[in-house]
Amino acid sequence: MKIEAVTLREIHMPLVHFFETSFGRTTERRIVLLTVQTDGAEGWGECVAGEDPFYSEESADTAWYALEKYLVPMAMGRTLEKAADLPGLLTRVRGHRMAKAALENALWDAEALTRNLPLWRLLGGSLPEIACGVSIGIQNTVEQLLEKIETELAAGYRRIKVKCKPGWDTEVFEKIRGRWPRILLSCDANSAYTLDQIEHLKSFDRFDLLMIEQPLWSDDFYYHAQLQKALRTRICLDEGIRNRRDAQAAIELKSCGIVNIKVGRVGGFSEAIAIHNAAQAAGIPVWCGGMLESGIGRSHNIALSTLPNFTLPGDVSASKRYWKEDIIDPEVEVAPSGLIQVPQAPGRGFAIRTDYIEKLTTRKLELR
Ligand code: OSB
Ligand code: MG
Repeated sequence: MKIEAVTLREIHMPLVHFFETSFGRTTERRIVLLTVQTDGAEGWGECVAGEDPFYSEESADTAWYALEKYLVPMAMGRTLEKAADLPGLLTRVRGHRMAKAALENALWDAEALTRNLPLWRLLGGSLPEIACGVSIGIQNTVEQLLEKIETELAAGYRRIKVKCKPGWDTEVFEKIRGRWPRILLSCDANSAYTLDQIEHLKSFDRFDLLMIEQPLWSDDFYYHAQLQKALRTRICLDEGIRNRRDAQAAIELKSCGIVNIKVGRVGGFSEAIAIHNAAQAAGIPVWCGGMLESGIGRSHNIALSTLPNFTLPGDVSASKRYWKEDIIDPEVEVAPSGLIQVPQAPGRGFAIRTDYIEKLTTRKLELR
């Protein structure tokens, strides 16, 4: 595979409904898309960096900068046997994992097309369908949240995750459990608590949650291990796991009992697979997280979720939950059973709506 050209695009897409976490509210996504032209095929990647450096250090702007100035030039003109060889070319750049992932994943996309294989097969996946959950943001009122949960359960989703923070937690869980005592329910704090709140966090145990996602600092394993010792509920780490070594450290330190894998957060498919394998070897289940992706990132999340240790429902849900119109065809749909059927076509299995993307584009840069 020769890397002949790369196009960066920024698109703007309004969300159907605002999404609020402990670090803020998003109403419109600014998404960096990347196209890689190889001698065999054109591959697409999506950078999951947010509009602001709040979930992680990266943002759409830092990703554009890292790709334009460093990552794309390091890869340009190179001939690789496989996409998995790309990360080795980029190690000199520290961090910028979401930017790196956009480039690496686009190459996997191209490799799958070139080899006429579904992307999920190239990744080593085997599950024919994947189980879906939803992540529901903080709402203006608890009643609005309950209505949303009702809608998502009726649509078949198999796990409800609610965002939480101090002031939007136990009272909310109480109301949810009062109405749905048995559903698979989890919460995600996006680092909204400190260990001083350990007594309060221990009170989450009574809600029989599947997990508490990233309750403490985004860069911490030590305090999470202390908290995990005091909890019956399993902790799941999201922000804290940047690579396979992090996953192994967190698992050995008993900082968590579940790992959320986001292919962008960890720098691309190669590292995501390595984390999956390390967790599997340690008997720790994983699930695929989401970053309010457009259809391109979504299709890549579906492919990744077919690896066998993705045994818990992921945050991979239908396009229409986020977008009036998605940039892929067909859009991602979830069956009433709460499952997504994995596409059998070569590559990502969803066509790119290039005309529509062109309309949404606010800046574009072709590199050769
Ligand atoms: O912590 O999982 C998170 C969205 C943006 C940033 C961080 C997170 C999320 C979500 C949304 O929970 C998941 C989705 O794409 O539906
Ligand atoms: Mg999370």
